[in-house]
Amino acid sequence: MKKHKLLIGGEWVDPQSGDWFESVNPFTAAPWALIPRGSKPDIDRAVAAARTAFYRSDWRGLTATARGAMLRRLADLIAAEAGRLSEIESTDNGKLIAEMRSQLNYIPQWFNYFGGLADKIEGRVIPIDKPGVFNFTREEPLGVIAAITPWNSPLMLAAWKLAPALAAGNTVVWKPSEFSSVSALVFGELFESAGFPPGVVNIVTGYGSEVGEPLITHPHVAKVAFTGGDKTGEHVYQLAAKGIKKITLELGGKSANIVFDDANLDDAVKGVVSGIFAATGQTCIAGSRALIQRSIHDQFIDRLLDLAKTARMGNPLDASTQVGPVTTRPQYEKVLDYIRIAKDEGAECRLGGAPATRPECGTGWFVEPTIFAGVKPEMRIAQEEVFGPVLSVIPFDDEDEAVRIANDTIYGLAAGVWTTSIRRALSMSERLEAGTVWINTYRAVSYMSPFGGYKRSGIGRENGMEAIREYLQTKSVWIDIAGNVPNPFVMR
Ligand code: TXE
Repeated sequence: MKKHKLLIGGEWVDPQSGDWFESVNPFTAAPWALIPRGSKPDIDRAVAAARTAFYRSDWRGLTATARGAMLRRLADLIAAEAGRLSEIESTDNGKLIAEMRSQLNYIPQWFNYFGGLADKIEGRVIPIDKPGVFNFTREEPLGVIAAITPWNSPLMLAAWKLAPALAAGNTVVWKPSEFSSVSALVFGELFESAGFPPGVVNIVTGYGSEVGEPLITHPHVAKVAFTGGDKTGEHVYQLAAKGIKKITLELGGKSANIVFDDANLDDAVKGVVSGIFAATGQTCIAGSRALIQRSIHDQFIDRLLDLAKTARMGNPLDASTQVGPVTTRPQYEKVLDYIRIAKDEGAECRLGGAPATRPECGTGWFVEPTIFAGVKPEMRIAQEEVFGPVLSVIPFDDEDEAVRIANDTIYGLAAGVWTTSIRRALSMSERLEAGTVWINTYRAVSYMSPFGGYKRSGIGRENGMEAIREYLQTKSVWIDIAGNVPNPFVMR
């Protein structure tokens, strides 16, 4: 098993603890790599390196154009390594190689787009209301950014943070999930080749309490960019609040995929299946509630079952596999717990509802694609994020009821609407309380389009022009051009 190292100040180093822990392949449930167990002393060194790099002239003194070019060089290196990185991700977190390849081939676009934005960060000249004064604004980087990422799309969700943070001129300490650190550490090799000065990006692996907390609370960290569960997010927010730190949080959801009776049902069935069974349901945007108009409810469920039954489970490294294992043992147990809860609550299990024991699933953590019908909006299975291949089907009568049920959750990350009516599409896109609304499609994201949550799904936006503002602060500069100092006892 390869024993990995931490990236601190441009050097590959052992953790101060002298400890490593195993990263487990979810398809075999066997360890395959050793991850450094970082702790506070490593964070102290990494933040110090990032802070030094932030002020050093080989980063701070770069023109924005040169900084952007560096990001674009990184994009080219990622593209060249996409095959290797996607195999590592798939082995480490069990997501399908087909999905990981497409993510890795797409990730360079984040560095191209934000690399392109680097030299378009402009201040404003304000036509100020006071005579004899010139006033303008500067958009400046924040300093050291703490990037804390989860296991479900390890590099993609890191790119969403690193690309805008670096484009804006910040430096970064990145803590990947303890369940999926290998790809981050291999990715780390590319920064030096792309020309980033030492310390601009540092990677410290380990557990949330041992690495994440000292990182968030470090006095020299200016901002925390976090993706993870909402309970952890709440804790992270509290820790960051103590230091009055800036924050973005992306915390998952309970997204509704709403099918009206005027929809193209072939497309809608595929959309609902892709919303919940793609990536084994382990995505923040999972369409885990299918709201189906009552007039088509029964026939829609039949069609859903027909398609979901055909899902091929197995080795995520096999390009024909459609549903892979659950990534972590605790997550596997959580999903099975929710299946039990749903059954106890009286939901009707129409498909799956158990661990998958098919021979092609080997010793991995597999759960059968599961569909519950007769789900009531107030049930826990309809309110809480499962983060697995478990769909709750809820009937509704009309648009008002669909909106009421869809919005009746603490989350607000995404929603899907299936309809052929343009009036309904526009009206629903306005009425749904979600950061993303998809009409007649699902699970589309881009580096260009803002992404983030309403309500408990998060704070701030990733991707698009909105994202770079999350890593900048505005300074207002006042210059006297009149040459006379007015009455010093009166505000100018
Ligand atoms: O995530 P955590 P977990 C949801 C999903 C899942 C649940 C738990 O519902 O079942 O979260 O998953 C770091 N201080 N999502 O436990 O704990 C941790 O090391 C600082 C939704 O894996 O949120 C990892 O790097 N950091 C989600 C990161 O936080 C801490 C994606 C995320 O881990 C920390 C993943 C602490 N005290 C899970 N504790 C989405 N939004 O897509 C943990 N971490």
